[in-house]
Amino acid sequence: MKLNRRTLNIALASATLSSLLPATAFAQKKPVLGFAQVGAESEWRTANTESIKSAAKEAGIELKFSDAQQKQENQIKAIRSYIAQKVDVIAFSPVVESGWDTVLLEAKAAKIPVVLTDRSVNTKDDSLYVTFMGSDFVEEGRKAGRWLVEKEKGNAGPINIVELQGTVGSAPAIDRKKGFEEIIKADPKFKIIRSQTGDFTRAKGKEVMEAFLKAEGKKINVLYAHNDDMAIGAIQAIEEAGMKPAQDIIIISIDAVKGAFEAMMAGKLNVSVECSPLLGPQLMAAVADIKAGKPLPKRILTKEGIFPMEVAKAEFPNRKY
Ligand code: GZL
Repeated sequence: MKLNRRTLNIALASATLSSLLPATAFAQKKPVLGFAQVGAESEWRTANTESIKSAAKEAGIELKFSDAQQKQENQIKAIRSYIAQKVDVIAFSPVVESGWDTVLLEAKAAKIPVVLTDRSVNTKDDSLYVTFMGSDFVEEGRKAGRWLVEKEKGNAGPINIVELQGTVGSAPAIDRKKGFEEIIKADPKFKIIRSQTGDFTRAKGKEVMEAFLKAEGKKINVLYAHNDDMAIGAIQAIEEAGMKPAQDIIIISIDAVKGAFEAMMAGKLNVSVECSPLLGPQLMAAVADIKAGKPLPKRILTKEGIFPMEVAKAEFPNRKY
């Protein structure tokens, strides 16, 4: 093939140029993601953190990570530090629904896109975030309610329920309560006689269940816990009170973490509604799309099931968290 002089000169020039620049100059700069995590309050959260860290590594995304110990002011501080560091994308799981507009406006002014994962925020301005990826907590509450209605369809009642709520003001606590009540309100035999936050932790779940048992004792027929960790804490309290969990008191919880499957296989928990923490891969795909200038849907929904104790043994080997 005859190469003309012009082509030869271009080839020569680019060869010279590339020999002068360090190899890294041509390597794509790694996207930098700043992630402000809620804390480490539950098995679910631990699995969520693991999913995000491993997916970032897998995707070649540089991850800056912070743990807010369930305090909003710490998450806001972390987001501000990511803005100052000029990261490419900011993502976080808002510990509570409200109080985010100011810091999200700062991120918008700095032209740093924000992704909400797991929990959403209360804002009138949905331009403050690119997308919200996570579960439908209202539907999780409905699934819990539907399971109970089915379970108790032959029972005339009254059926007294105590409720361990998640973190006050958090989207999962608000919505899981809403969905559950939407279903049980159809039948007056169901009555929530006590409802208090256990802040999604085992320790607090046990403490509050002890108080419920002291106040209501054998009147309690059902415990509805907004997550497995509080249910597992409550199981300890029920046993220490000399009662049989999942028999004397029916126990319904949410997350479907390994601890819940172990409790179901031990016959101490009746059912767990799945809420997947494995959001890491979806988040990294969103970061890549944002960097590539691709549009994202405002809402990315996680699909999930429900696991009664009868299927726990068979399902357990398939569990990824
Ligand atoms: C739900 C998540 C909740 C879990 C809890 O998506 O935000 O927070 O249900 C966790 O276990 O603490």
